[in-house]
Amino acid sequence: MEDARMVFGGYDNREKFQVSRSLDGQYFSLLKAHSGLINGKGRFWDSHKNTHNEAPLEIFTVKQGNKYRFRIIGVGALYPWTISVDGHKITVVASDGFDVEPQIADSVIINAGERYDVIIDADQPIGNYWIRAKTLESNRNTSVEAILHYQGASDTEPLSTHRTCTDTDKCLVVNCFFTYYPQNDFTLCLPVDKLKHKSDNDQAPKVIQGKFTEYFLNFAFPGKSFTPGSVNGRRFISPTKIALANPKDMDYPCDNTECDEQKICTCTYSLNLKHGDTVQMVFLNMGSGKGWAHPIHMHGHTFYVLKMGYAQYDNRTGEMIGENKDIDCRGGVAKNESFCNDATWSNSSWVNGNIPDLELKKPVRKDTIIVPSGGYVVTRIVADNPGVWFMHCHIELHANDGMAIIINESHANHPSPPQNFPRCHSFQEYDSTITQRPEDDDLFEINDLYTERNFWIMFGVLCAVIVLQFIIILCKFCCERSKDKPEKSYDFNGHFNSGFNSKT
Ligand SMILES: [Cu+2]
Repeated sequence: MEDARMVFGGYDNREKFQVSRSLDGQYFSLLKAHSGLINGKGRFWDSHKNTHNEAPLEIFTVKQGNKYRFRIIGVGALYPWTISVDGHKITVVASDGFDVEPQIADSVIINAGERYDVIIDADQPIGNYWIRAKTLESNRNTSVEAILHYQGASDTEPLSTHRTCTDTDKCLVVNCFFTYYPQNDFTLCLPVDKLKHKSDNDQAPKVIQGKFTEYFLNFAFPGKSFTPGSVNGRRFISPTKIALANPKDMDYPCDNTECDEQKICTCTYSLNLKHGDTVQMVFLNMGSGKGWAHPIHMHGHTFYVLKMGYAQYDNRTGEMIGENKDIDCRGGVAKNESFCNDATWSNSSWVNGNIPDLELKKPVRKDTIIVPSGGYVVTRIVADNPGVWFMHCHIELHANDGMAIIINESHANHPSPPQNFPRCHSFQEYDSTITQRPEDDDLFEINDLYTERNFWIMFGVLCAVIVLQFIIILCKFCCERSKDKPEKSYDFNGHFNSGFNSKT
């Protein structure tokens, strides 16, 4: 298979867009975010003139003295947004559908795929206030607005301003994917793993000897000349048949020699989980392929967030200066050259869930979490939901580039399809340059078609068709003969009788 490389980017007034950078000195995209939408409404800003197209904005009308629950959904495909309301604090009360102990803050960061519920107390003077969503780009100012409108206020646009954070009265942001804002921003970060589950009865799954497995999954862009999105260096390619109906007939396995510690391969990467196991997944973003924070989204489960490990930063500028040291990327090369395809804990005593500072009593539960560049997230699930589940970066460009994996869970516990249930198989020609051919054992479903019973059934049907055709031809021949006799005959004298009518 040949790969086509895409030169992407954009120009504005003949000026090429620069790669947007995040506050921690890492990257976002070559693609410029011109605007954003809140409930489908937003404005196009001309960055040169600092003017907009005057499009209408979403207005949320509130009554002074009441409290309102806003359910914020990150439906974007790339940029995270910082959400705030001028003149108001927000109280974070839920994430990805799970209640958390209320956390008062000035703003919350929402990544693609995440959901946060916040309470806004309409306790300010009657008026109009900007609701702001702003990307975390350090070299651009991209924002979108909506309006918090108090009943009784004028129908004019707000004149409110964003709160000024000071050294003595710092602002607080929930769900940062780095540790520090630049020093002069006077802003503190509260990472999502420091939120607490509201319930006391939903503790982290336990480590049970013999029923505990741990995986290290590096979501990154490792490689040298070829650096696709990948998980552990495996660039995901979709199976050409339905994974759930053909669990043992999957093409593009990852067991070929192209997948290795310092190699990049293309395959349908999957984890095979055993039913009932406690599965600890350590999401990484390390090695030569780091540089972008990834919001990782899991289908079929919600995971317990036990710990987040961040990179090392300059606490004055907030920029990253090194990876987290808890992870050993291995690969037999210098750490910054390692693809980190086969990572483990730097401290070998941390295996079997024996990691310090895990939140086990009230861990927040989520299905999407940001994995910081140079950092990691420790998550756990119980493999109690048989199925074939997709897990991927929620930045579409990254997922489409191959940053995805299948969780292949407990085939023995799948309900069997009805007998003779039609199953689609792949019509795609096998491509030996991509992968090895599946083992014969894995092809049993295809071979099922060629049983002796099926052979005799098909042979019988074929014989019946031949006999039927012979009978039809014979009948037709006989009919033709019986019709021709009166119409075409000769008398003994050799005179031709043209037909029955000739006698009349
Ligand atoms: Cu990503």
